[in-house]
Amino acid sequence: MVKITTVKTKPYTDQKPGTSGLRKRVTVFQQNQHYAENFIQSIISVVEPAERQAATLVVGGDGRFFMKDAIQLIVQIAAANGINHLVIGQNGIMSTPAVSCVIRKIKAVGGIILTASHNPGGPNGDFGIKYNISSGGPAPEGITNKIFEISKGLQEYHICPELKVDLSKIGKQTFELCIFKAFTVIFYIFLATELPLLMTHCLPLVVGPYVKKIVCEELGSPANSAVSCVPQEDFGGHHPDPNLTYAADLVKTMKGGEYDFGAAFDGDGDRNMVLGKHGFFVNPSDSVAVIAANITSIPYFQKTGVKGLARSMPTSGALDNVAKALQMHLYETPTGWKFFGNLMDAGKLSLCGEESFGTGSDHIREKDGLWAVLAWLSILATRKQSVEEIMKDHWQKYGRNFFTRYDYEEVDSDAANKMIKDLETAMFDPSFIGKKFSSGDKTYEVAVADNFAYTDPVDGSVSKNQGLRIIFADGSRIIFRLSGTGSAGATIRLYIDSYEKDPQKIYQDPQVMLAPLVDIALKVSQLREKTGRTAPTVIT
Ligand code: VG1
Ligand code: CO
Repeated sequence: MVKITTVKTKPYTDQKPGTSGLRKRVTVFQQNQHYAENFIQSIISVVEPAERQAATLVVGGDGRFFMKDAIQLIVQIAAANGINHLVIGQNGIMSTPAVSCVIRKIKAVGGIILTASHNPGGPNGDFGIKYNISSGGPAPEGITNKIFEISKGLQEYHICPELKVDLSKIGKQTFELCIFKAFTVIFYIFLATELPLLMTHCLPLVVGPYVKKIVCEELGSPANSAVSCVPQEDFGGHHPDPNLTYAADLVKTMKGGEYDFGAAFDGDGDRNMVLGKHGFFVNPSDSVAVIAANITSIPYFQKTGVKGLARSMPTSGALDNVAKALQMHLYETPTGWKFFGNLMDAGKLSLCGEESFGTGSDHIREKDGLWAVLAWLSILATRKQSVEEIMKDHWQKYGRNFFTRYDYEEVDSDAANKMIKDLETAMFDPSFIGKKFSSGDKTYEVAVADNFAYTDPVDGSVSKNQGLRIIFADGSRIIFRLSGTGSAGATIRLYIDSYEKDPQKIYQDPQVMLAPLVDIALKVSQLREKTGRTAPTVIT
């Protein structure tokens, strides 16, 4: 008989989930007493007590440092709170899209994902805990706010301190508890996705096993085309963010010209970067637009049809051009995958993407890195053209949205907040509209200046302060927002989007094309002066 105890604790005030769960340094979870326990209890407290004895929770993570400790705590706290059943990946490993898929398949009440996604791992890196609801999607703000409220008042938590599970053993483990039904934990190897010559680069990430199974074993790509596919606690020291900076070695390999298609994923397998031969880069905003324009090449959509399209606000308008041509509805949501869930559940949305290397569809409720890559492979197979040819054709047909994102990481928080606040004040001055800004031989006139707010068309909930937008008369946009996934200081993101339909200009270098707008953005915001930062950490 396993003992249940109640432990007195002190609430924390900083357990507010961000864009995608609670992310902090590993040391914050390790060194602060009951820090992880408090947050896990706060999550489980949102499951109605009356539901718990019939409830199943799915648990999985990206294998990063501290994940196994966190899973043992989840097992102990879930059992003590009367949750009846847990389904966990073998050794705790499950990608974010796989957790979403399994929640839906087995009709679980929700799931807990242990990941800080694209943030570095290891003892000095980040850890994260995210709650997903029964639809399989990230908990919407109504629920994350509730978790935060509970965490701020938490005085005690329930735990079975002696309960230990063997994470490596496939199959069922059952425990007798004095006041509840027997508690069961089932471990699986999860390779299931909903899906049916290339180079894939997984970093030592959770997506590795999926790539080996699907891309190598089933699609027949040679084993040596899948690199770094064994999950490691510190991602082998890599930064698990699939972009041109952090996946530089994949870019280098692709530049060699030996491979036709390259892909990289992030820590938890929900992001993807697509490269063509010689390292031809597909911007994620373009990627979702290309998939939309070639939607009939994708078997899943042949079956389900296509309901609507969506992108996050900072994502370029490339998808809008396709939506218009296909006469499909396009939704513009705030940053973060949780805003797509309601639209999908309501049957209004089939395909969506974010500029931050996230692409996905309504087959699950998370972005899905491998799905996006398979979608691209389906398009390549149908069109029998290279990635570069497909992209260039696309720009010829629809025009091109030049896009870039500047990330300033670990900026002093006060300085970053002040910069945003001052900019907002300047933008809200009535004289700002109609103002002209020039750089080089370009002049742009402000048409709209606001702080993006979103009203969910399904449940009417309102999300404010989602990013400062300066929209010019020609449709070009400058966007500033603060990241909600960082763990130290503040990360400022600057996004630039500008449409060009002149066929003479569409093949130019985005950094050259967008230089005047970048210059204007830095001047208007006084970012350099106010943060002391002369250059961004990452440019995409
Ligand atoms: C970032 C991205 C956002 C993405 C989120 C989670 O958020 O901008 O588009 O949904 O990360 O991705 P922020 O608040 O830092 O800009 V993942 O793969 O880290 O869960
Ligand atoms: Co991720």
